[in-house]
Amino acid sequence: MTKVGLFGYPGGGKSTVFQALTAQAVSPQFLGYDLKPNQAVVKIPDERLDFLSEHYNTKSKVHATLEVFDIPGFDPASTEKKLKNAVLELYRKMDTLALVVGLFDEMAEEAARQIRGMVEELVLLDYVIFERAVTSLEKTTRVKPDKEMKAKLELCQRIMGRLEEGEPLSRMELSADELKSLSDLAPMSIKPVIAVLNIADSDISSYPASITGMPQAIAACEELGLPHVVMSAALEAELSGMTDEDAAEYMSEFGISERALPRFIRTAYSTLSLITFLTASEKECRSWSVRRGSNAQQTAGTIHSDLARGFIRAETIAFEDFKALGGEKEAKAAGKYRLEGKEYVTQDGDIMNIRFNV
Ligand SMILES: Nc1nc2c(ncn2[C@@H]2O[C@H](COP(=O)(O)OP(=O)(O)OP(=O)(O)O)[C@@H](O)[C@H]2O)c(=O)[nH]1
Ligand SMILES: [Mg+2]
Repeated sequence: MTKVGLFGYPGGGKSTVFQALTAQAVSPQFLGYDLKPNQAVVKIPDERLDFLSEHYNTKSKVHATLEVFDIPGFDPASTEKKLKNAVLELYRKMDTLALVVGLFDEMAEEAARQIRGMVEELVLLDYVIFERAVTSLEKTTRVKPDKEMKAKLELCQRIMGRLEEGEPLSRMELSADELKSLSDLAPMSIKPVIAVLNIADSDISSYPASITGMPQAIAACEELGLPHVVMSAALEAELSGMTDEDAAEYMSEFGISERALPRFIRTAYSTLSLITFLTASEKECRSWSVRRGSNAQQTAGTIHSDLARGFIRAETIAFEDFKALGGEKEAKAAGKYRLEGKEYVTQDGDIMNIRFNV
């Protein structure tokens, strides 16, 4: 399952965001070397799935999910080395990182510096990894000249130069082959990072009016190419513990029309290049995640490997057609029902039924 790690300097609001995402009480995190992050599976909200479930009056409704980790905070400049390494080991396991930055108190002045500081830290870690790789590749290629090894050495040297300038790997536009050849190095700055700008609930109705530190924080995100989501984690956490009715009333008191949490999840999702396809019947309606660019056979494989192995055709209707026309039968009559072969590139919102034979 795709892993999203909440990370950042101490006290930015990671555990509060986690609580908001999971409506789950958060256990205290002891600052020891045996770090156990809070961990939960979060459903990805999807109005299309809601629509299909109602349409089919389905028995079972299953959401695509992400796994969220609340990682203890650390300050690259002051945290003790052993603890820092333990935290970084947790970062390494994540598919994407959400940098939670507090703008709700005097820390706000530090927000931009923290955003730059964390990205620099990831780049620095990679610099050390690539420096080591270059040294060892130089040795091997000297002993035994090998074309592939030499190409990798050149690539690593090139990357090292750019890391030295503070550029994360995620911005280097490496080819798929290059990325593959680097996978054994498990670089850190290749992971997509999203910034969560955590503001006071008292500022939420006035946003985007001036909030201390906010323009600088946004400028830092833009400069580094980080997508950002503004939210009040404390407010979101309160809302997540309420019934829909109470939440709606509370939101109107604060003058907000939309919760930030779905926006955060959607941002994480698209940053990871994930798209959603759906399966739908009276028995079960379900949303699934698949990497953008996957073909129909790979898509079938996310449901079950048998479906990929015995793939025949993907019966496909775009959700928008299904909704506009009013159902499967109607979509068929209008010529919007397609039989796609295995090379078809799955689109976000495709409703699919895989024909297979094993
Ligand atoms: N006013 C306000 N306070 C917040 C908000 N989010 C977090 N806090 C407070 O800030 C403090 C730290 O929040 P946490 O969520 O524990 O921060 P953290 O990032 O998990 O902290 P560490 O795990 O120690 O790094 C708590 O006292 C929270 O109540 C917010 O949106 N508004
Ligand atoms: Mg915490």
